[in-house]
Amino acid sequence: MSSSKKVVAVVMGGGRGTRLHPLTTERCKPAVPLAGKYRLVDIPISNCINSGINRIFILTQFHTASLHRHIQNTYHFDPFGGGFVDILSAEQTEKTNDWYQGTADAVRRNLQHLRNEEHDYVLILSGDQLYRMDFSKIIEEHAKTGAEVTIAAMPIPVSKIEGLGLMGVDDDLKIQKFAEKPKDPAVIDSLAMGEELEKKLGNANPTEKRCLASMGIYVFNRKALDEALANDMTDFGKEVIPSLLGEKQLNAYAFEGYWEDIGTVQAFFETNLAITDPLPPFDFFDEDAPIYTHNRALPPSKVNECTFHNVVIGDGCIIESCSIRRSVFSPRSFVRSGCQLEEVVMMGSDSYETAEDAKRNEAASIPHLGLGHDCRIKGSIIDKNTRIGDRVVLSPEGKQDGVYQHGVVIRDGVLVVPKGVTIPHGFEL
Ligand code: ADQ
Ligand code: ADP
Repeated sequence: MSSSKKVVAVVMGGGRGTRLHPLTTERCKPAVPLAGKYRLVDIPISNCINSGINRIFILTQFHTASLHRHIQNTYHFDPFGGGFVDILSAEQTEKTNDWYQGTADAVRRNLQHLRNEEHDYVLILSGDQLYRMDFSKIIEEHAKTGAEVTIAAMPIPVSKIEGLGLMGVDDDLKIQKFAEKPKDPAVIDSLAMGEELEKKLGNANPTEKRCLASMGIYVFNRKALDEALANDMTDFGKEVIPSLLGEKQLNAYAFEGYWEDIGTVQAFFETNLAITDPLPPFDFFDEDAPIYTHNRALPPSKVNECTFHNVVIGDGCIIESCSIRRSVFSPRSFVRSGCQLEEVVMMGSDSYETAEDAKRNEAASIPHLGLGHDCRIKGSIIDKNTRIGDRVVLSPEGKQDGVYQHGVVIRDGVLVVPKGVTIPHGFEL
């Protein structure tokens, strides 16, 4: 059996997505635009394709038109290889119509789709992480060690382990202990890596204690997954993995490289801005393992009389006489003259306005799609299809998290103008 026949991948496309609200209020998490061109779901799918895995299920809560269109327009496999990317949404399951209760519940409810596919291993992936990983290596290691479950793990300094599952392993990387997002310092301390393990993982002189953290990436033997889900546990990290300790052979697969969980507004914002750095931690320019996405038939971006410092611009943007620092623009972003922008992630629009639309906007005093003239914006995410008037000033500085006028939200210290919102001329926040 070829390696691609052995593996089916399941991408956890998101629960309620509340940590990314308001970006996920109207769309499912996999469809959230990323890095000026992509959507979140492109990362795990591209990693699969680059690893020779072409049968991929995306589990999501609702089946938005945009996700469907994106997948349909992007991922075409040759008819002889049997590859597919299928979206399985909670609202479409036949037996129940409530939401998936958690990651394990989502997989359990779709086991019948997996069973229809020939496979030995199921690779379970998170849908909100930025990383590049050759999955063939973890699968190989999984087969070699004879583990029934293998969990990808990163050594992470104790000061940065908040919100992660931690594991304690023996010298052969067999998992002996697992604690999901522990807070108790004594528990964390008991899971810190010892000198031997640090050395084994190539770190002779650790400056800070580190723990092996779960990346939320699991390889299950087919039978082990069936057995692990033959109950009513809802979550992998909270319940299923701890319940398997001592029952099944669980191994860690150590990964060292860039890996970022981008499931919160702050992490999402900072990760987007980081790609504007001269040498960003994640390389979208890597030709050996490209990140795939929908190729739109858009014109090249047009820029006139601007000062740019570390700016990433997607296709079909128009940017006029502006000064911009450390910002990212997705397709069809329109920025009018006189704007000063710093640390802005702008998600663009689904369409352009015609000259008639513009006349109608002016007659009704409605701002045009995109940014108006002379705006000053800092520390903000401007979601799609928004209309920001002339002379609008936006910044989260000195303000509390919360909901402000015109639907503007400040979350994790980042200002977000939600999708489709109109901000009138002259508004200042
Ligand atoms: P979290 O990411 O906090 O921790 P979880 O909320 O279970 O765990 O989410 C895992 C992935 O599944 C995310 O991509 C999420 O969007 C998605 N997801 C969540 N609920 C879902 C649902 N009902 N239906 C579909 N998809 C859903 C996990 C592990 C930790 C580990 C971190 C690493 O539990 O042990 O350290 O991942 O990020
Ligand atoms: P998002 O989830 O990003 O907020 P949408 O659900 O509005 O966005 O879908 C946006 C994507 O679908 C874009 O790529 C856009 O070009 C495309 N799109 C929007 N409307 C249509 C349409 N009527 N026909 C074809 N493609 C469309």
